[in-house]
Amino acid sequence: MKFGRRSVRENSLLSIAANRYLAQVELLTSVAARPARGETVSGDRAFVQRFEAGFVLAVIDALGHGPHADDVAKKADAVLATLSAATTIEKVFSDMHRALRGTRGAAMTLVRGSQREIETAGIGNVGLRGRGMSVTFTPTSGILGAHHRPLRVARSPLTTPGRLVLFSDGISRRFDLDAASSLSIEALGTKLLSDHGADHDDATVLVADLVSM
Ligand SMILES: [Mn+2]
Repeated sequence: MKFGRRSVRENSLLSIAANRYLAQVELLTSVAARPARGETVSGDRAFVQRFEAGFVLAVIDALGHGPHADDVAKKADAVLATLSAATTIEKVFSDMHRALRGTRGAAMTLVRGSQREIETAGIGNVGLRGRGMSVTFTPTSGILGAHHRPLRVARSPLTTPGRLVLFSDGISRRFDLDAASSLSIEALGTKLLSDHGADHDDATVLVADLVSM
C-alpha cells in the first residue's frame, strides 16, 4: 500500500515588535505527514494559527493509530478551533485535558508566539527542536485526557532567523537539524518522514521558519 504524503506551505506576515521598532516577521510553515502502515487515517494532527501579532503551532498525537486515534484527534481539533489570540497556553492544555477525558488520550506540544517571545509547553512525547534561536522546552510527562504532571511552560525570546520543528513520536529523535540547515521547510519535512519515520506509527512533522522582512 502506498502511503499518503502531504506537504503544505503557508506564508503570512506578522507584526512583531522587536525592541522599540515594529519589525515585520514572516512565518512560513510546512507540514509533512502520513499515517501508520496499513492505515488510511492518522491520529496525528498539525495545527497552525496566525494572529495579527502572533501565532500558535501545535502537533498532537492521539495514542495508538488508526480510526480510534483519529476520533480522539478530531476532539482535539475542536478544542484548537476555539483558540484566539488571547488564549493562554495554560488554558489550551487545560481545555484539551478536559475534552479528551474518557478517550485513549493524546500527547501535544504547542508553541505560542507573541510580540517578543515564544512560549513552549508539551504533555507527552511530541518533540520540539529549534535552530537559529535558542528554544527552551521542558516537556511534562503524562497523557492529555488521563493524568499528567503540572504543566511546565518555558519562555524564550523570539529572534530571527529561526526554525522550529515539531514532530510526533513516529519520527525518531536522532536527526541533526544543523546538517539539514540548507533544506527548505518542505524538503526538511519530507526528509524527516522518509529517513526518520517509523512505519508502525503515524508520523507528522511541522516545520516553521521565522524570518525578518
Ligand atoms: Mn505516535
